[in-house]
Amino acid sequence: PFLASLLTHPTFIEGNCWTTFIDDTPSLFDLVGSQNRAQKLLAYLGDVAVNGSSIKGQVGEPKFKGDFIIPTLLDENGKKIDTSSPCTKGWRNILVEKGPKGFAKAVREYNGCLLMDTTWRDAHQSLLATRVRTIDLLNIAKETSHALSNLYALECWGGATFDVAMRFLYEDPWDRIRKIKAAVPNIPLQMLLRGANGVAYSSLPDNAIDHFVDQAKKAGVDIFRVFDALNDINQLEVGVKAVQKAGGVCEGTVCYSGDMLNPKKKYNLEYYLDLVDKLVALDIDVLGIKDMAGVLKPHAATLLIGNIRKKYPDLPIHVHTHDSAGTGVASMVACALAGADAVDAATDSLSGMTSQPSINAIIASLDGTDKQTGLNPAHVRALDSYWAQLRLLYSPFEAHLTGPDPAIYEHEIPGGQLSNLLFQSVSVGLGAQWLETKKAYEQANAILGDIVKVTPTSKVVGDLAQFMVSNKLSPDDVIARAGELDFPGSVLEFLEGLMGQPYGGFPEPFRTNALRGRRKLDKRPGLFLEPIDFAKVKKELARKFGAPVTECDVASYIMYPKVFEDYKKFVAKFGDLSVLPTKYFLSKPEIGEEFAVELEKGKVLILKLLAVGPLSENTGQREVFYEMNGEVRQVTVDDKN
Ligand code: 3PY
Ligand code: ZN
Repeated sequence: PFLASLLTHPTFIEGNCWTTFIDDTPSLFDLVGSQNRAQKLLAYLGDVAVNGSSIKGQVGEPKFKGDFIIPTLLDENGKKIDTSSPCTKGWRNILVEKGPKGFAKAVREYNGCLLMDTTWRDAHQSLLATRVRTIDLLNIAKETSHALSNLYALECWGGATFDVAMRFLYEDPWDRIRKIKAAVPNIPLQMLLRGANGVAYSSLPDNAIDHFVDQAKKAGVDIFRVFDALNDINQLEVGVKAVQKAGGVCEGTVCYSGDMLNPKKKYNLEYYLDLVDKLVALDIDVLGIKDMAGVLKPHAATLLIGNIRKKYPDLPIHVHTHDSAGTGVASMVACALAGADAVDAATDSLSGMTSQPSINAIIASLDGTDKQTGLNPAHVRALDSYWAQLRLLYSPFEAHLTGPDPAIYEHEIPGGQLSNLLFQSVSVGLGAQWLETKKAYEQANAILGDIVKVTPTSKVVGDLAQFMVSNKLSPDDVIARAGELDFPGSVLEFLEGLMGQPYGGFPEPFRTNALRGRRKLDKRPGLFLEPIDFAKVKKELARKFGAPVTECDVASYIMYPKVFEDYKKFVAKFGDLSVLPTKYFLSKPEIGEEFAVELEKGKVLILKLLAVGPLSENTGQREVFYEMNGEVRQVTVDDKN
């Protein structure tokens, strides 16, 4: 079939068959692919029917059993809006027309306070272990494009979604952003970039960051929120420059830590204003304030934003928070009133606690002020009826937080990490020690010098905290025995300087004792890393996985070599499962239940589970029988139970 595809391809017939033609024309593989895809899909479905889902972190079955009800949007005359195509107008149209600087100026001149919806990235990263799949985003994409056409941006990529897509969902993150862009072309798409770490956990060579950002821009990212986990300006600069080279909107970001209102704390107003000066000197388009733990109290928000606004009247300010302390709405309203141009919110059903504050609560709280969001609350509420169903579909990944965390101002654990740590603590039997883990986190932070905590430095503090709890070590023990303890790898990497330089320096003599002769970098790590040879990586991937290898594959591999390899192996075995509805990705259907899978546009499989056969004592296997488009198909599955 491959040869037939090649021989009938118009380019081949015309004789324009240059040497890279086969590599550059993946459609040649379609025919071969589609014959295998149905069989591979059956292999996955058979495995789930026998062994249950093996998706990491899944506890139990989805609570949502039915089919999604997609909301209807009504116009001002009560007439149904046709959402079959995306909406034609939004802030992205302004961006395309005016470029990053013109966009920033228009945002600054907007009469109100815009919102960014984080539902598609941070909200599910912070509540549902980042497990929301592309298919469930696309199900509501066109309605979103209409209902939220006045959004500043839709945050939908980067942060943990990049590796989780490959690692746990067996999806290509690049495919996700491309499909979102096609379905929501009118709203700017925003990603979270961890500065010189890209979307990884430690620094990469500078040319890897440039290459990654360039691919991200081409695939559909419009706005890049660039932060560094230590607010190290030299690390930030790598990401900022990469975005500027790629032509994206650069949101240079300050991570907010501690409590500016408390004079005894390390990070005060002067510290933040100084960092803003440094970011402005890098010619950022928008200033981001990232309150990853939700510790920016309303009055501190007024002071911080008010002071930045006074100093930089023309600089657009965009604020991010988490609702872990329960003050999210109040803080975002304070920011808006103090002069922020955009603040973050999540759909109501995925808001609150470790996520962003509720979008409807913010809209309502700004009602009657001169900081209107320009969104229609009825449309926002209609969209939320979809997310309410989705939350139940992803119930197996709930962290089961019970409410705002009153200790947040002490431990300062970022939102995404708080739910993750609770989930992990429970699964390794530390549930009862949860309070102890949070206390240890606070102590670990003090041992490490009261650092800014966000990926990857939050992982360092979390790893040290868990190390202390499981080895029953007090802070005094850790400091006194630093020279002999076998610290987690992330702690040593941080102390070596592989995540940049912390404000105020490393804690001594703890650093020297813990490192025991390992290197100590005093400049940004990228300066010591060999540039990537992309052609070599491409060749290596082609040898391992066959052609075609795309630039995006190369970028994925550079970020996460092992995760990418495992993902490719999984796809070779089970095919691209991103098309499989989540209900069947996570659990087996009832016997006789019929469902459809659209392998690609126009190629639909109608499937029905007929029977799961008895266990063969000889082989340890079972036969699973499915009906596929009217024909009975059988698949043999190892029974792992
Ligand atoms: C990430 O880096 O993934 C974050 O969400 C940081 O807040
Ligand atoms: Zn966040």
